[in-house]
Amino acid sequence: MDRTFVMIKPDGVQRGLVGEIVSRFEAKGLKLAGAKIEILPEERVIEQYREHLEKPFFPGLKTYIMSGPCFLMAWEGKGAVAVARRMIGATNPAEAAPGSIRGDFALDIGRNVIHGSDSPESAARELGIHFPPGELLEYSKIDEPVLYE
Ligand code: DAT
Ligand code: MG
Repeated sequence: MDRTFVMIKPDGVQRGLVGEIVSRFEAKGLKLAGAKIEILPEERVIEQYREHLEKPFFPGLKTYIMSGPCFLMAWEGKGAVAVARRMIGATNPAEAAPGSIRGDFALDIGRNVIHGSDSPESAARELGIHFPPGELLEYSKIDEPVLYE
């Protein structure tokens, strides 16, 4: 099964959106393999966003991500990476489709509530940054026989 890294950013945590967002992933049928609330240290923010280090928005992004607790999750399921990205919506919430998380809960690209890995390779890399070996669980869930053909 595929796994992806999803993180509710400090604006989402402060706005009380953790439960709503977790509910959406659960209702979709994805399985939670790990979750924790954390204020991220600078090294992990830099690792997480290393492709953006030279971008003009990076300093503001780093300050924002470190401004309060994030809620980190590993979600598992068929096509989990692409499925989660579609549920999250476009980077700019003003353009994100209604029904997506960013489309429903955000307005500003610099406060877009949630992160999701953009490929299976990114997912493996990002899960490795935030969840040490042994922190992600493997277990069977009772709905699996009715969720999958
Ligand atoms: P995504 O989070 O959809 O994968 P990304 O990887 O291009 O988007 O950028 C990472 C985050 O950086 C994004 O969620 C919000 C911030 N960001 C991207 N482009 C930005 C911009 N032009 N101005 C401000 N913040 C930006
Ligand atoms: Mg990205």
